[in-house]
Amino acid sequence: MLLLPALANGQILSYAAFRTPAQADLAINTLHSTYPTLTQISTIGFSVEGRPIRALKISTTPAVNDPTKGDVVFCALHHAREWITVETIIYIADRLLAEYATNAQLQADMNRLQIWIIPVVNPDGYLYSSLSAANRFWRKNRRPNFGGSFGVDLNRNWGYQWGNLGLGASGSASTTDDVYFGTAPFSEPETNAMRNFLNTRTNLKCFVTYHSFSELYLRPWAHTTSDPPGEPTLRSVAQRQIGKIAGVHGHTYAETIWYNAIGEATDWVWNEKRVAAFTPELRPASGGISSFAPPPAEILPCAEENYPGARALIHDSALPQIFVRDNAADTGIEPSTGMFWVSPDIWTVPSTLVLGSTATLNIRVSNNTGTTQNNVTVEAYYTDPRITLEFPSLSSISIGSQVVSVPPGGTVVSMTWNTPAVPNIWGEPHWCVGVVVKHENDMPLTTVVNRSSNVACKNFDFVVLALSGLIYVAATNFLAVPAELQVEALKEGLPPEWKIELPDFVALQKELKPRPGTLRKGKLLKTSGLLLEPGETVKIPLRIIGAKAGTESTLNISGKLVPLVAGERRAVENGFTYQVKVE
Ligand code: 0X9
Ligand code: ZN
Repeated sequence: MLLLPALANGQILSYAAFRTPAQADLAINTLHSTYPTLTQISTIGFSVEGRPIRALKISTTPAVNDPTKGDVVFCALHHAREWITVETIIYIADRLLAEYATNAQLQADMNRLQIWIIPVVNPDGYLYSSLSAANRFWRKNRRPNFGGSFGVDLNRNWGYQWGNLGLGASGSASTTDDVYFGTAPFSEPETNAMRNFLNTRTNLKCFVTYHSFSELYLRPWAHTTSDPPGEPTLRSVAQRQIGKIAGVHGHTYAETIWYNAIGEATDWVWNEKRVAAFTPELRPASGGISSFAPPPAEILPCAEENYPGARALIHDSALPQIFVRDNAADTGIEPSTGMFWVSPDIWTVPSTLVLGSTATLNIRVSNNTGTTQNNVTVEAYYTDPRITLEFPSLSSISIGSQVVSVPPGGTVVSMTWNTPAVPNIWGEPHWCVGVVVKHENDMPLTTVVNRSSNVACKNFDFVVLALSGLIYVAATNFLAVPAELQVEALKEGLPPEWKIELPDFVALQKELKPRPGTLRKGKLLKTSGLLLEPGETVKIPLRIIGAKAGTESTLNISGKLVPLVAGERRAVENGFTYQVKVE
C-alpha cells in the first residue's frame, strides 16, 4: 500500500509537478466527481483549434443559474507558457471545495455566490507549449495569421483600447510579434468566449485573471498610467490582497501598474462592468524567460499564498457585512432596488443647505456581522450628480475619512462638510454626497451605488422656489451617442393634491431642432422621449398643479438616458430629489 503524505488543507489533488493539459482537464473532472453536489462543468466556448474552454462552477445550486447570487470569476492561462497560473487556480478550487464542509463562513458566503474557475483560457497555446522544449515559452493562442505566422496575444485582444497604438503601450499590429493584438477586438474565439461568458453573468462581483511572473498585483488601468475612475477602491482592494498573500509565505507582491498594455482583460472588465478586476502576476519574483517554468517546488507555496486573497474577494462578494443603505427599504442586498440616491443613512445638520456653508454630515453605518468590527474606514465624497453618481469617481471631492469601530447596532459617524459654493455644472443647486465603507474583511468591489452595500449616496438640494408652480429640471446626454431622454416624476411622497405635469415632448423636440439623422433613428427605434445629441443639455419645465401657495414637498424625478443604438438598448438611470416650495 502506498501512503501519501497528508495534504495540509484537505485538498484532494497533488501540486508536486506541473500538469499536462490533459491532466489539468482531469483535475477539473476529479473535482467535479468528488463534489458533484457543489460543482458543475460547462464549456464557455471553443478555441481556434476547436478545444473546449471549460469552467468549473462552484455553487450550492450548481445546475441552475441563480440571478440573486453574485458571480465571482477567476481565470488563468491567457498566456500559454504561464502554467503556474493553472496550478494555482485549480488549487483555489480544490481548497474551497475541501473547506466547504467545515467552514461556516465559507458556507454562508457560498450560499450567496456562484464561483467560476476557468483554468485554461488558451487551451491551444497550452497544449502547444507542452509539446516540446522548444515550444515551452509560447505565449499567444494558435491562430493561423495572414502571412503564415501563428498566434494572437489574447491579453491584447479585448475590446477596450484595442489596437490603440497611439498610446505607446505594449501591443502590436505585426502578426509575428508576441504581443500581436489580432485583426479586431475579440477577433479570437477565446476572448470572445470570455466576453460572452462575462456578459451573461447576472450579478458579476469581481474578476481575477492570473498571469505569471514577477510577483505583482496589477489593477486597471493597463492602457495608461492615469488613474481609472474609482482608483481608490481598486487600490484598497489590491493592497488588502497583497497583505493576504504576504501573510502566507512572506512574499510581498508589488503594488504597481507595471508597463502599459492595450486591449487588456481587466481594462475591459473595469470599463465595461465596473467590477473589481485584477491581474496578479504569480511566482517567481524575477528572472529571464525560464522563470515562466519555475521549479515545481514553487507550485504549492505559490498556490497557497494566493488562496487567502481569493477567499477574501469571495467574502467581499457575498453580502452585506458593514453597509450603508441606499433607501429606506434597503437591507444590504446587492443590487438594491428602487431609488439609490436617497440614502436615509446620510443626512446633514442643518438639513436645508446653503451653498458655501459649513454643515455637519452624518453617516449611519450598519453592521450585521453580529460582532463589533474595528478599523472600518468611512469615506465621504461629494460630486456633481450631472457628471457621475459613482463613488469615488475622478471628479469626486473628498469631504473626509474616518476610521471607526462599528458595533452590531451600527454607529453614526459625523464630519464637517464645507459645502460647494456654486451650483453644479448645469446651474442646479444639486450636489450628491457619496459614502464608501471599507473593512479588511468587507471591501467594496464597485463604485456603482446600487450594486454595492458598501457604497451609498444622497442627493442634496436647496429649496427650489416653484413660482406659479413651475420648476425646471436640467438633463444632459453625457453618452457618446445620441440618446432618448425619459423623464418621470415619481408620485411617492407628494401631497395627494399635487399633480406634476410634464411638458409636451413633441413641442419641446421641435424647439431643440436635433439633426435629422437622430430623429430618423429615433423613429426607427420607436422612441417616445426627447432625443438628445451627445453633450446636449435640455431644461425641462415641470408644472405643479393643485398645490396651495406656501406648501412644501420633496419631489423625486427619475431620468433615463437610452442610447440610440441597434440591439439591446441599456438605459443609464439617474435621479434627483427636489425640495420644492410653492409660492
Ligand atoms: O503583458 C501582459 O499581458 C501581462 N504580463 S505578462 O508577463 N503575464 O504577459 C500584464 C498585463 C497587465 N498589465 C497591467 N495591468 N499593467
Ligand atoms: Zn501573462
